[in-house]
Amino acid sequence: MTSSKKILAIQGDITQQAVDAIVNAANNSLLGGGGVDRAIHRAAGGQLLEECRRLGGCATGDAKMTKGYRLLAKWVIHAVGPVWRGGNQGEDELLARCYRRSLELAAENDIKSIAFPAISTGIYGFPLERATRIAVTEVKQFLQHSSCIEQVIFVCFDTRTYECYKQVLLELLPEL
Ligand code: AR6
Repeated sequence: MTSSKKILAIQGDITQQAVDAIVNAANNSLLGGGGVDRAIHRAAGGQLLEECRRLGGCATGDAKMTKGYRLLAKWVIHAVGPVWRGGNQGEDELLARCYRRSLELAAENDIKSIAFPAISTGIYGFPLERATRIAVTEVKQFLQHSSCIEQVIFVCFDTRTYECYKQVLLELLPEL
């Protein structure tokens, strides 16, 4: 990992990242679930769920922010990605919106470093390469007009996801 890079992919566990905010791949209830959501709630502790209960859920394609409690990250941005239903149900736009809303929340709250998991590509079944192109495109576009965020880290849990991000970053951001 070269930390001077503005956008990068690493392989690892998002709960261990020392960034201002980590993004959670949540569901509409914001009350926890499996995958990265479970890992984040476990690492942050019970106060995270208490705060989430007060948020009243979140629409698909939107995001809401809480504190990070026992995490190294000060904030958690809970983004709700779409369930993959074949690709003709607005999934691409909903996934793009998740990334945009997370970045908007980060910028509004003076967050300088943010880590994303590969939203929707696990339990929600979104095809990995298609999701990765959307994630990288949205981050690239956002950073072109926002100077607040200094670093975006795509945290890939498994090797397949990491390889995919490396390839898509090379293709869409060859200058990195
Ligand atoms: N750090 C980084 N990435 C992780 C971690 C981790 N600790 N653990 C898993 N991943 P998923 P989704 C990766 O299924 O598809 C939950 O039940 C995982 O390998 O967590 O958006 C929610 O409550 C995959 O690459 O999220 C929702 O109901 C990526 O994170 C639903 O799952 C996303 O996989 C959301 O499904």
